[in-house]
This record gives sequence, structure tokens and C-alpha cells, in this order.
Amino acid sequence: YPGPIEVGGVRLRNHLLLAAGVLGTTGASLARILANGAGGVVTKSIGPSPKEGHPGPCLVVVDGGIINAMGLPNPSAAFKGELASLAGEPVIVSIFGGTPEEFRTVAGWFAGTASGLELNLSCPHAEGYGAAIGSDPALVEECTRAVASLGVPTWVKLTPNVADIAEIGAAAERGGADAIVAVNTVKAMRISTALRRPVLGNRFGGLSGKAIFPVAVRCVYDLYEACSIPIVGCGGVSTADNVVEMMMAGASAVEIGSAVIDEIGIFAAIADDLYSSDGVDAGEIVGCAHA
Ligand code: FMN
Repeated sequence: YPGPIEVGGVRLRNHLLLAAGVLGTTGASLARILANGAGGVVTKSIGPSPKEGHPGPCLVVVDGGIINAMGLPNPSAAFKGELASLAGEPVIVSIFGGTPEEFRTVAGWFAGTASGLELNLSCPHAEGYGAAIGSDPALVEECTRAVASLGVPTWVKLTPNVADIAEIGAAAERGGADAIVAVNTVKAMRISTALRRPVLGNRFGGLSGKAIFPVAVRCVYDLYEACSIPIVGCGGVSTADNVVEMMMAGASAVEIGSAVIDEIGIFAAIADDLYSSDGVDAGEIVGCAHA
């Protein structure tokens, strides 16, 4: 492995991070992902008050991926206890709120312990949160500023479900973001023809996995053109070649979610490929597709 790298103010062990929401609800599962070769981990998103999430079914497997509508279930401030055993580890806490003030409150709980904070401005299935905020450049700028002004490395995670993601990325940069993460899930739904009703309890959800990889590459490409802070690619990554492609589009690091559900050893497997003797020189390839 190339040794520690720094992306958006956060020191990582390598270029591969666990994405928010997958195996990120306990300190033990986060530690296990780090032990399995991840360069850093992002926690499940934590909000201003405890939340149960949507009624089930919350997840459906589809061709090329999964659609989830978890609805941001989380224990709120009680999550602090899960981080106690992870002091000094590359742990980024994902946070959400309905207003800039709520973002700041939640950020304050973790500012002293986390390596960085990732603002979830992008969940497509949580009313009043997530993409509802992340589609509005002025709100994105305000929420980002409310957190970044605490002085902790601030990553902002964007939704692909907007007309112009570059405009949203530029707003996050103006608000003081240290990095942009792209992307969260793509709006989606399935209907059971047998039952004649939507499959998910919440009707709608977000698609992740291999099917969204090209969507994510395009978003990273557009953001790299528009922004001068690092971009972290996320969406459908499952191989070392996917990581290289994301980097060529402009990603300085990559997050992996759905592929971890199938294979917890995926970080070590990708890292072995990526950093083999004829492997990647990130400094050389990041953004090279823009030439
Ligand atoms: N993203 C967040 O920002 N916060 C979450 O709490 C969150 N929960 C998720 C739960 C599940 C079951 C899945 C599949 C995804 C979740 N995501 C969440 C989105 C992922 O972090 C990621 O952006 C998305 O799945 C695309 O990456 P992937 O194709 O590698 O999974």
C-alpha cells in the first residue's frame, strides 16, 4: 500500500473508504472494516434526534444493484459511545439535519473525536432531510458553512438527482467544504406486479451498486471541472479498475458501499490489485481524463 495519504484534511491509510450506511452502525463493525483493509470508514448517518426509519421492506435487490429506503434510522447523540474504541482511527462521521443549526449541533457532538465529518445532503428518501437540502445551492452553502466553521475537516456528500451537480459542488466549496463526495443513491422504485403495489414500504428508494457506476463517474467528472477541492468518488465501485476509472474522472479517493455487503474482504482485494507493482500512481492519474 502507498502509506498514509491526505484527502480533504483527513489522513487515510489508502484510497479506499467504507461508504456511509453499510456496516457503519457500531464501533465493532467499523473496526472490522478497518482491519479488513479499508483506508478509512464513514459511519451510518447520525441526525439531531433518534429516528426509527421507514417501515419495511426497506431493501430490494434488483439487476445490477439494490434499492434501499432505510429512512436514516439512527440513535442520534447516543452514537458517541460507539466511537470510544476508535480513537485515532480514520473515522469520518456522517451527519444530517433539517437546518444549518441542526447540522451544527450534530457536528458539535463529534467534532472533537472524528477525523472528519461528512454532511449527508443527499438521501433521496428522507422527507425534510438529505436531497431536499442538497438540491438547493443556498442551503448547501449555509449548512456547509455551519459545520466547516467548527474547524473540523468537512466533506459534503451530494445527490446525483439534480440538474447540475457542478452548481451544488461549487456551493459546498463556497461554504468551506474540504472535499466533495459524489454520489449518494439514484432515485428509484420497484412495483410488485403480483401484489400490485410498490415493493418498498416507503414506495420509493435509492439505487446503489454496479448499475450506478457510470452515473457516478459522470458526476465526479463534472465536479472535478467545477471545483478546486478534492472529489471522493462513490457509487457502484467493486473492482480496482473501477477505482482507476473514478480517479481518471477526478476522484482523489473512493468510497465503497453495496459491494461490501457481498464481500467484506473487498477492500484488501481491491488494494492488492490497485497497489501491485504495476499498479496505480494516483498522483499521475487523478483527473487525467480531462486532458
Ligand atoms: N448514504 C449516506 O450518506 N448515509 C446513509 O445513512 C446511507 N445509508 C445507506 C444504506 C444502505 C443500505 C445503502 C445501500 C446505501 C446507503 N447510503 C447512505 C448510500 C451509500 O453511502 C452510497 O452513497 C451509495 O450506496 C452508492 O455507493 P455504492 O454503489 O458503493 O453502494
